[in-house]
Amino acid sequence: MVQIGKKINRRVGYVDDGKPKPLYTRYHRDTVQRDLIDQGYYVDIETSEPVLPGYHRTRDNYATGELPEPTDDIEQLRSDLETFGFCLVADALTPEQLDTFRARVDEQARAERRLRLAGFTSASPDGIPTNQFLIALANKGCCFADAIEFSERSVARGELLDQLTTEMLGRDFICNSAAAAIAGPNGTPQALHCGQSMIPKPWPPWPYECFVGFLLDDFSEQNGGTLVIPRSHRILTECGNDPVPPLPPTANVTGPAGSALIMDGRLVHGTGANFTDALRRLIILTFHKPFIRQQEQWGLTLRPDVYANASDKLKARLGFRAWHGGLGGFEGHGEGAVAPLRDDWNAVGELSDESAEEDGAGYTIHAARHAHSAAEFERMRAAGHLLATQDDD
Ligand SMILES: O=C(O)CCC(=O)C(=O)O
Repeated sequence: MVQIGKKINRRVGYVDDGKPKPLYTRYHRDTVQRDLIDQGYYVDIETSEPVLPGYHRTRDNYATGELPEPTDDIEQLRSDLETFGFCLVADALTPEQLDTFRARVDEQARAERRLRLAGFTSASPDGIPTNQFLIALANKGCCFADAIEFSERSVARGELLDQLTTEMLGRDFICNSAAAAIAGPNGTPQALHCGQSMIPKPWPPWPYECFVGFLLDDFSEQNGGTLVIPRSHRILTECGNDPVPPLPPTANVTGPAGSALIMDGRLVHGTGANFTDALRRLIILTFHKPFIRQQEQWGLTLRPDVYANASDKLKARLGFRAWHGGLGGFEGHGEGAVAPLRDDWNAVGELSDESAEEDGAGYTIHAARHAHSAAEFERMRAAGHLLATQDDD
């Protein structure tokens, strides 16, 4: 998950006082994110329109067969990643595994809405959120924890995904975040970004980050299949310290439910606009090299029951195992040591339709976030957005 904006004016995924002020430039002036904003890959706060007109409308931008299609041929997958910056792994999930992920995402999302713990993003032109984001999925069902370690218990093509991610990032990569992005009808596109946008320019000719997503619905141009700019990973590297040049046209990732989408951390991408009347669901796992700070501080937010049941591989992948030179160590513990869990943070865990109302109050969630979630949910419900109304019956 990438948060382009800070203060949330829900009309956009991008903020401040109406002027382009991407979060990352607070830390580094010379970022590709700055250049993407300058090129207009975000939605205007006043008009709710993409500043670069039509960056979310991709019809006829590419010919049929021109872009990667789902395959299980590892040579083709490697070549797609190299050439286009993304690839699609066919049948990464069996139909049963797909059903498990769908059911878990739906139930968790429903309970987070009901208990006012949900996070919402994007917006319809009237400024009301349309999309829901589930975060810290390692805590929210063993299928997600399995997916993070690419266990074939939950991900049929786990070994293949592990292989490709290792080829991209090297051994010992760690999990940056685990989320689900549910795009509802009538939303605006996300501001386009790269997984490794926080890395200042110039970028070396290899990625620091890797995105592995699981399509829980058929992805199309109509329902907000992830927007990508094919080949942008190379262009962003090749521009070195110079501004990012004008980029090729966008495309929506298209493919059947159960496919896995792998993206090079340098690829420009974002959630598409969903023009249908059904939800579009995606599980997003991001991984990066082991010396980069993680978006989710698993050492704090992993739930004790998940830690207690975690395999060594999962603990290492979540960043509990100290790496070379003592990175990620604790009180001087060096390479190979596995950190204990801080268990004084009660993170949101697996919720169900039976979870009691009072559970919502017991989490160490920021009170402001709780209040914000409740207020946004009421606005969505009043406006009749699908995510808010489907629970009413
Ligand atoms: O929802 C999607 O298709 C992609 C989401 C994404 O890139 C993000 O949240 O960082």
